[in-house]
Amino acid sequence: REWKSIKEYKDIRFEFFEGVAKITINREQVRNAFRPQTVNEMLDAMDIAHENSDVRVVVLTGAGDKAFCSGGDQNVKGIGGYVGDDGVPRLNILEMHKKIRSIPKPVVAMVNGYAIGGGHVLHVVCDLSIASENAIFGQTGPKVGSFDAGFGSSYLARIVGQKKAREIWFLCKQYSAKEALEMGLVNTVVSLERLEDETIEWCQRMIELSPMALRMVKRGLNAELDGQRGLMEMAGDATLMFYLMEEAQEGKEAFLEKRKPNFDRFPKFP
Ligand code: 2NE
Repeated sequence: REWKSIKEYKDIRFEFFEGVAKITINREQVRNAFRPQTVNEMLDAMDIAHENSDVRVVVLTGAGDKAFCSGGDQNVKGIGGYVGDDGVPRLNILEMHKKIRSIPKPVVAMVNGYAIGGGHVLHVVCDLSIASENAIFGQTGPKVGSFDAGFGSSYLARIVGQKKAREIWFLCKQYSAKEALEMGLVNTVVSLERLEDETIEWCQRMIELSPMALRMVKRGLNAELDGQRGLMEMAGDATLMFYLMEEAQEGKEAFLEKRKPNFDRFPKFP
């Protein structure tokens, strides 16, 4: 499979193959932990993936065979957040969570090893998770002086249930890929050698389906948890669909032609 680089970055790789944009956190020396720059690069890549209509699915993964992502880089954790080159402490990974939720295309976590701490939350937030047999899952926040009470808690609980979510956070245990599958935390588990092939097959299947239908289903599934913001995203797409109808064109044309709009000729549905 020949991945083509979309844009060069320092902390991530961003590549394209047959409708799939792949973001790979490329910091193997720290088990693919993210620092502010890593997150800024991921956000930039997500913006490109969002705007580019050739991109139908986004895959998020980590470099190597040991880790998907080990969360925030503890080497740069200062007082008030993770400190970047500008000296400002940030928690900009939350912007990435919002971006994964709002991009109107499926985002698939290809979990190739440890998904720990903020790295675990990243896969949780993705639409689908495909894991290799060596993948290990868990939260560490309460052990290392952190927590994610946002999607990392509420959406996790929607996936595995309240009791299990509390266990995951309150005990900070690690779970095998098999256990993750049993609790519905991942969609499937395959060997590490098959991981990318399996992920691409799932992507290709989605690419054959209606993009607008998948987009609206993602909006609907999000809206349940995302409140007014989720409804706003869904309403925005309803507006997009209305703009595609002649009925909406008539309104605009009547205004520009300085006449009364005539909506009578459009079908009325029960
Ligand atoms: C990931 C894990 C379980 C891997 O264990 P193992 O035994 O395979 O590797 P090892 O030796 O622990 O790590 C290899 C190298 O990577 C560094 C280590 O310090 C080590 O460096 P050297 O000794 O070779 O120099 N490394 C690993 N994870 C790192 C990290 N997150 N930051 C900086 N360096 C890291 C094991 O490494 C582990 O438990 N890692 C820490 C996981 C963790 O606690 N992450 C932070 C959670 S908090 C968070 O991410 C967060 C949040 O809770 C809320 C919002 C945003 C972020």
